[in-house]
Amino acid sequence: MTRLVVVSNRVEEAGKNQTSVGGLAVSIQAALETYGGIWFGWSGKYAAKVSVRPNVTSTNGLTYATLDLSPQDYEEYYSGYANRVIWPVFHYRPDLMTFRRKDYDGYRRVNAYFAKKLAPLLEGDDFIWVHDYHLIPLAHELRQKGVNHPIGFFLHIPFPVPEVLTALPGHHELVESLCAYDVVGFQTEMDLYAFHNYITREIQGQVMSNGIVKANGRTFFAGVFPIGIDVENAAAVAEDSKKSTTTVKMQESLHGRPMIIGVDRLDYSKGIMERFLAFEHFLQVCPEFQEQCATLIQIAPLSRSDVQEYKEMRDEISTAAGRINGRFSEFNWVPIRYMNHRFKRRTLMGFFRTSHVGFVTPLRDGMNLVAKEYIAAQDPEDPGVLVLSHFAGAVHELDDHSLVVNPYNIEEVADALKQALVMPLDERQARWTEMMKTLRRNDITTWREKFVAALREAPYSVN
Ligand code: GDG
Repeated sequence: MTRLVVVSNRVEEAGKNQTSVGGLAVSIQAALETYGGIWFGWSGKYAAKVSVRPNVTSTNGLTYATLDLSPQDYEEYYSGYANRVIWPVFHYRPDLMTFRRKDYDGYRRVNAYFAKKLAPLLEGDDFIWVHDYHLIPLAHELRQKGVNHPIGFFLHIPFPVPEVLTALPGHHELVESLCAYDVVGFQTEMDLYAFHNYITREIQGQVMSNGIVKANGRTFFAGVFPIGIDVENAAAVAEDSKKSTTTVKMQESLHGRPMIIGVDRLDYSKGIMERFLAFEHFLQVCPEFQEQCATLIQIAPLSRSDVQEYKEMRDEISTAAGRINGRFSEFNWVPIRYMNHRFKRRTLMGFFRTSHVGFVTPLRDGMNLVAKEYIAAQDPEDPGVLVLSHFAGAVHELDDHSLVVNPYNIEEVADALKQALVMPLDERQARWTEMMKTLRRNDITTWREKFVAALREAPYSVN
């Protein structure tokens, strides 16, 4: 029987650490349940002495094979090259890149190590689906070891235009290694367009009208597979959570006043600082909402806190929250409730349902699942409004019915907040209904099935 082998930087075992299990982990587990197979990747642990063989466990018929990393691997491959080079450049921030040759060597070394440990686990007709920017060269490394299985790659983050990507030292080698896949998937048409441009302009490849790409001596398919969510599950969890103690306490604490919610990993790509400045401007120019005490709930769990840029950003954002609260707070109202810890998924869904506005304003984002979760969590009788950045991948699906803003334009964002808070019920319902249709048409199952179907078509040829 054909098995699916999923490879990602981190493996999230079912039933463990439920606060961190997001939509992607649930989707991968569902795919593995459908096709049977293995989820292979880093255990999340690093130790001076790493085991030579992957740690293999089976739960509910699913097999997890995980590897530990050495502290040097963690520093060079993960913190170094993946998070301080690829992440900033792919999010259009080459100014934040810290490139060191030894980090790139570590990145290649860990990809080769993953390939070496994965190859012996493969069976005859397995097909392999690799996720995200940590593992771009993995197919190349597997091919070097004689692996001829269909291998697909999905990039969860944006693919930058060549003018930006070429700021990354060694970009040719990195993109050429992508050509070792049979299917390369992106979140949006913009990402695919940027990839096509790079292929033709930088490595003299060819792009056919049917999505087939010929480059670096290989023929493969590159396409758009916008990631979705489990819409019905998110809606059901949100509906159920509205009676939970935490959601009820949140509602009581607002005394019937409007709530605006932002939920993001604490990352510079998410635009949290610009969002706070826009909210400050909104309070300044719309004093009626000071009296109504509109409250911004910002949940921002810490991420990559060992990277210097993230430490600095954390200090700046905390300072801004303190300053804005000092400026506008009353004895019985604080405008920004800023929290750096994670909440249970159920609690988050309850908060989404309670909020009048979903405030999703990244400066650059592959998709942004929070935008989709916010919509799915709304009460059909009284839905909230989504204020969505022009630079989130989700805007390509939701632009007609959300309030689209340029996150750098704080006056425009403040206007959108006001428009959202005064929007009549019939308009809110009409917008929400259309966005739900889009979410349902392209949910997490559709995403997975379309990708797997493309992978099953491999190998691709020009004719
Ligand atoms: C990458 C790309 C792309 C957040 N805080 C808590 C919590 N979350 C959950 C959200 C959502 C997920 O984490 C975050 O997903 P996003 O899509 O918003 O962003 P990234 O983490 O940057 O994800 C992104 C995505 O991959 C998928 O392809 O959309 O562009 O950057 O599900 O709800 N979950 C819980 N507690 C929290 O405090 N339980």
